[in-house]
Amino acid sequence: MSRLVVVSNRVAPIQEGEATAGGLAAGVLDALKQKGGLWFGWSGEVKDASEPQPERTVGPITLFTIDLSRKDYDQYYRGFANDTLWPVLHYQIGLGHFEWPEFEGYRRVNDLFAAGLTPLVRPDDLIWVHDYHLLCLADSLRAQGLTNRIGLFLHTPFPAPGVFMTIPSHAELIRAMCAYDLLGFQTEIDRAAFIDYVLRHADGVRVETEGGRKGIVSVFGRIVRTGVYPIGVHVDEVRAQAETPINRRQATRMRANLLERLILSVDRLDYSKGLRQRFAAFERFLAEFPAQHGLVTFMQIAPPSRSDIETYQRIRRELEGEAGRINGRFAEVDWVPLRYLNRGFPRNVLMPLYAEAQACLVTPLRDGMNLVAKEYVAAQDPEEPGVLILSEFAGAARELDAALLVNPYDEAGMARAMNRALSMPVEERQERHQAMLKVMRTNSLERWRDRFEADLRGA
Ligand code: ADQ
Repeated sequence: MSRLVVVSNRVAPIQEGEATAGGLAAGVLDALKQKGGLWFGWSGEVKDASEPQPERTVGPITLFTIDLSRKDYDQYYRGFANDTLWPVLHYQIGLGHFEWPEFEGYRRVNDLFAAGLTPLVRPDDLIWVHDYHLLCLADSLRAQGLTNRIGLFLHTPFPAPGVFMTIPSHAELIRAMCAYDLLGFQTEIDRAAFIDYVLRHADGVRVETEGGRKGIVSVFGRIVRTGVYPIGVHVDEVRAQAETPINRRQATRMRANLLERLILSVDRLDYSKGLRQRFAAFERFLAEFPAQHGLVTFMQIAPPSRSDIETYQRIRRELEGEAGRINGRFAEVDWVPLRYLNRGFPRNVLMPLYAEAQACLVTPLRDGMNLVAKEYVAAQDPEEPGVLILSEFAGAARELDAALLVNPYDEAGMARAMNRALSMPVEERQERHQAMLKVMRTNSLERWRDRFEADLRGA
């Protein structure tokens, strides 16, 4: 059987025997561990005179990394990928900015990846590319003469055409994306938005049906398949981690500190996650439900990410100010309503914390999937489950419709949902939890990986 070659912006820093990480890393690692293969990406190092890195092997996986120059990093990663594409893909028009030289830098780094990867690829390898950093990679690989099957899975949303077209280089991006054989999306909404763009705005397009689904587009003379592959989590692994006591000292301290009930949020510190709106909703909750004072703590865990980008520095400053102001307004000598933790935690701390929380607030303004929502559901004790409050604009809401769905722009609605979650009878909590668990067991991480791989193989 042909070998799997995975390409992503970053290669996870994996060690032999290490517990699996979340998200992309977990999914990719699983796929590679099973059958062996190659993982190619950026080392995370910014160096102007970089030596080619030697390959590393961890078990059956071979890792290849390349360094980026300062200019590459600024234009490709900090610029076009994270300050143009990211906001637009998340419907945040006007938050980022666009510069043609940065787009050229993005194309240049996609070419650089292709040049580094091509000599390593065997003729029958399957190439699975991940995410918005590498929309043009297949086009670059084709320019190197590669004829392998190449697929892209987009972890972020794909926005409505009118939104995507605010990127001045949108036509070139779409043309490059059509050099893939398979384009995978998290939800049907994202896939349909892509098809909609192609139908209306690209030349020479025909949509064909496969098995009753409008999946294939023939565009610019090539056949491009599209599909929906919602990413999942390892349900049983998360539950097992959630049940492991963290360590006795930590557990005792946690219990002592959490005599009140806990509403939990866990996110990368990113404006797309809706943290500002969520803080405002919690303030509204405190103002409108005074009976809950002293009884509830809202804990927001949000480690800084991409902190060399202005918009990320701004959201961080805003949240620090808001957390202080809200606590200043409502705290008592023996009660602090909002706890804001600006750092990440290992999974063996995070999963038990999920299990402790009576409610989890996952309210992104837009999100490809959101694995925190799924991890929270998986971590719950089925007899005494907590309540998931979920944004209707997270990809996860397509599957987890038994959550309390909210509009992240509706502060009053979110405040009501918090109150409802805290007073929900156990029968209703169990019913909702079971319904969500059932979907998650069907749409597992294994299924995500196997379906994408099989469709790419058949492409
Ligand atoms: P992210 O935007 O990073 O991922 P998400 O899916 O919520 O978002 O989280 C990924 C992982 O990071 C989760 O496993 C979570 O446990 C972990 N994590 C998040 N915050 C953490 C914290 N504070 N401390 C420790 N761990 C933390 C992108 C897309 C998502 C999509 C994923 C996977 O933006 O929409 O779900 O890829 O496809």
